[in-house]
Amino acid sequence: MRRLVVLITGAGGEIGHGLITRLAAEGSRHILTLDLKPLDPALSRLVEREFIGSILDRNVLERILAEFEIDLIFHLAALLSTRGEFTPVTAHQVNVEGTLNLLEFAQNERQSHGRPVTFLYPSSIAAYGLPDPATKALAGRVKEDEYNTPTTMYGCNKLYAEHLGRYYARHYKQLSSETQAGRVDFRCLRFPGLISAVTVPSGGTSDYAPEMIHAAAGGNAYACFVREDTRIPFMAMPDGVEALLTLAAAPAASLTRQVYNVGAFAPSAGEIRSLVLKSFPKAQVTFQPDVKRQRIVDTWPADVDDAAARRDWGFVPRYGLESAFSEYLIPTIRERYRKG
Ligand code: AKB
Repeated sequence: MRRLVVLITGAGGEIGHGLITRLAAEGSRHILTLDLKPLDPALSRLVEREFIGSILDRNVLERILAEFEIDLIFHLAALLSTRGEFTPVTAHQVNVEGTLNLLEFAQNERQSHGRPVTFLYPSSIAAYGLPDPATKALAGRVKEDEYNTPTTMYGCNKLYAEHLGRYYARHYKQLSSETQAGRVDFRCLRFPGLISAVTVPSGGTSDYAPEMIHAAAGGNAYACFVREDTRIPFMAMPDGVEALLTLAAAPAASLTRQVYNVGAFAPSAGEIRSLVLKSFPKAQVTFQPDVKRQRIVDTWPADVDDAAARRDWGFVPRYGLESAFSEYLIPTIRERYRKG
């Protein structure tokens, strides 16, 4: 008998960290992870089996298929927006070819155990591309199907992978004699910038918010790489993890779309700085915009319309801006830096 597990790719990243911790605390599922690097020992202890390897390596996926029965996948592995602009071909390989491999893997798992495979995919506000700041200001909270003209390789990859997921869920091999669509139950969240109190991001363009908070808590000066008036949506990491799990558990009949916006608060970089200074009055936070990274953030929406997620599967973030700081970020970060 093969072991029944949930698979998490890119498990060592920020979302993986929160997701593994949360799933292990629930204790209802055995966890299998796949990442290029070994997990932190604290996370490693929480998983049934850890594969070190690439999502581009089909042999690794074959080995997993041979040993494990999987009906739930969180495909988190990705190369983010800033890093992707330095290595666009690698970004395409990881974000598109890697996702295609995982979708095909999910299809094969379904074939082998006969039950649908739920495939959770975090997309991003990077899938949007607003043409200029004036349009961004006018657009306000954007809906899923508006402004789908991303300007980064990462954004293009995310948008295309959303379509790949829709293809596997609804149209896979539509000309074959036997219907093969519907075997992969693809469900996608378009995440805003995520802010974790326990990990520091790298390679993204929304990183300025978590970097600012972590720098202040660690007693380091921080030069923010976007303008003070820059505004994009954010969410506290526990709400991001909760959203993934809630969407995974939602009855298929209640879902009216494959891709859902989710958001929680949409502060300007200046407003984030003010909140940081409230808790760390001596923090040194300056603004030194990097014109090129600024240009990327300027194409992302000031906020997202997540009415569909709220209606279809009951998405409600626990944390607003103030409570994210006072109840989650500041106490958890203080504890983290106190321990050193
Ligand atoms: C990035 O900045 O690339 C990511 C994202 C917004 O998806 N954090």
